[in-house]
Amino acid sequence: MQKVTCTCIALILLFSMLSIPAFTQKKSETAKEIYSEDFERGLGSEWSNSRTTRLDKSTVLGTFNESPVTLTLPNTPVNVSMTLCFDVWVMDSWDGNSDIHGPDVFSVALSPDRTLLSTTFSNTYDDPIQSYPKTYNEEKMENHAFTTGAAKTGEFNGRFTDFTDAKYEICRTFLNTDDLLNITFAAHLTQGMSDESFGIDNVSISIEQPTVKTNITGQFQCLEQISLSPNPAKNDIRLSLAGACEHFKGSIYDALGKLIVAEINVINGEAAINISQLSEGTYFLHLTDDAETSIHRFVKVK
Ligand SMILES: [Ca+2]
Ligand SMILES: [Ca+2]
Ligand SMILES: [Ca+2]
Repeated sequence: MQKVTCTCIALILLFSMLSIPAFTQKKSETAKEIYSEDFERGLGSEWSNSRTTRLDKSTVLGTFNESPVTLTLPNTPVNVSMTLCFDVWVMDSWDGNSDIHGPDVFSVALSPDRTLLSTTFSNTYDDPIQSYPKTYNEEKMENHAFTTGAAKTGEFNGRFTDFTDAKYEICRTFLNTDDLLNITFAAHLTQGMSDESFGIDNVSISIEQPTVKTNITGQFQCLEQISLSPNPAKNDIRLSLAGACEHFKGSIYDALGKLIVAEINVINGEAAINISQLSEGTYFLHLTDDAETSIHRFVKVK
């Protein structure tokens, strides 16, 4: 590692530490969660990579070096304001904006041309400048002190006891325009897996509550108390909504967004769904009416 002793860098660090608060977009008070995953009980096929690691008493997805990981959710509501929140664990000697050992860039993208986050992280005293909480921009570099904005720092895997690791809690709000939602988490790192990697945890996706019409207020509450059981299921799975919620349409999609069952009748808030013909795997039950869509994951077993 090259020592950086320039006075101007030290001044930037001091300024950054004094003036830049942690930056996190928050979920709005009215947001409704449609997906969450903490990886503590395994993970579904909506994730492109199932590698997990224990860090700081939590199971996280990863860690990864140059391998991107993608979350795919079918038939998500379009033209709604959607908020993605996640933790990213920045492990070992990330070197931030260093032009010698970096730049070490972390990105989140909906598709190749819809970037939600592109930034750099640093964990090292030797290369102590990162872009986060701002965007990494080669033309107009933002310089902040290493671990600025981190929710937690420590030595979580004991690999480098002379560098810190860091966890960031990040949210991004965007207009969802695609009913097959693809979110890719990726890093572009200059060194190998044993030197720098990332993990993902506590992923949630929320949508803004649509305006509820007066005459369906009661139904809106139905979706708050849905149960699907048993789950995992072999032959039959029972859907139960609170109250007499009769006007919802149910349909089942597989993990790639293919429609598997087109119409499920919900009668008096109940539906018995025969899944005996489905292949083993993860499926998504979508419940919709004019006002809202709610997505529920279940697993079919043999
Ligand atoms: Ca976890
Ligand atoms: Ca490094
Ligand atoms: Ca590096």
